[in-house]
Amino acid sequence: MTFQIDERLPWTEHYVRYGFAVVRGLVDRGFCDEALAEVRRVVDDDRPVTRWVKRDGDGLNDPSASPGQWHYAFFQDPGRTGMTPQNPVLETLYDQPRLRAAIDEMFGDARAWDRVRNYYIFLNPFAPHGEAKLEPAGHIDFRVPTPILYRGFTFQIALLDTEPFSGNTTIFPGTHVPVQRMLMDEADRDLTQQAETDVDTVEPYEFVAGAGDVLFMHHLVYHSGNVSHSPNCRPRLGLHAEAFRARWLTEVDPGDPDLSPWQRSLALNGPFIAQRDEATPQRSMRERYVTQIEKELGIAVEERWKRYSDWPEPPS
Ligand SMILES: O=C(O)CCC(=O)C(=O)O
Repeated sequence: MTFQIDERLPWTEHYVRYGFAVVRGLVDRGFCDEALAEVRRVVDDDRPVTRWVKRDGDGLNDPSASPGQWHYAFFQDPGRTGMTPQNPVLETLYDQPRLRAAIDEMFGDARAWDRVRNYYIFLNPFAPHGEAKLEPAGHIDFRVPTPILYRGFTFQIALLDTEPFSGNTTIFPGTHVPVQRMLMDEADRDLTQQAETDVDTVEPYEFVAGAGDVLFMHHLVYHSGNVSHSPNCRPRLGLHAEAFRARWLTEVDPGDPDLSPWQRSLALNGPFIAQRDEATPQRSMRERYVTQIEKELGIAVEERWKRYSDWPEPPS
């Protein structure tokens, strides 16, 4: 049994309570078709998608694989593969009107989003020797120190219809609440792997998608990737993207009647004021990365990629 979405809840309320939400058909299929054609060009493979395979031994983002499994961030790959840091077709994901409205609704303010368009191609093609099963536990994408309040959320736009066991992302619903509570009690605890914590494993939710469906994810909800081995060999192909605020959140009070859904999802463990600067350690990782890229590639990385929710004014 996998977790079923509570359809009675508005999507933002579902996000608050369970640390994720799915909005069906939020992005037009026209965009998905265009983006699929662009992904085909980028991965250089125009076979029917059900003939795409991940061979044994293919690594993640392995240039010799065809097309192989991808988790490519456009920010992290400036120039390395001959691509520009932004892809002019794929980055229009951020111009999809209902998606933009959803970002603003989540932040409760049309000026909150920092306008930085970072996204990843998430391609998970059929693995012939894989097994049709879901991972029993998840992870979060942080080690120590894990941000307790943070600066935004991620979302995944499905570009293809998938089926169960297509290698879909799974979410462990509601785990964002005990994870945040444990961090409030012990800020330096490493909660990266769910299996190593006292957060009970709950039934996972598998994001079996139609093209244009969008999955919104809390930064503290346990989640997992899965092997792609579905009955009709349908791959998972999505754009996994970030929506970050121009400013880091430093305190939250559930008694405040004006909290946005995103803030409410961070207020379920009561009022909290960050005792230390949560942004700086994360920001310095970004700075080190940018410096390394600039040195290695002899290029100047654009100013906006050096910003880390520290914009003097929200960008327009
Ligand atoms: O669905 C996937 O391929 C991986 C998802 C994941 O683990 C992540 O985004 O960190």
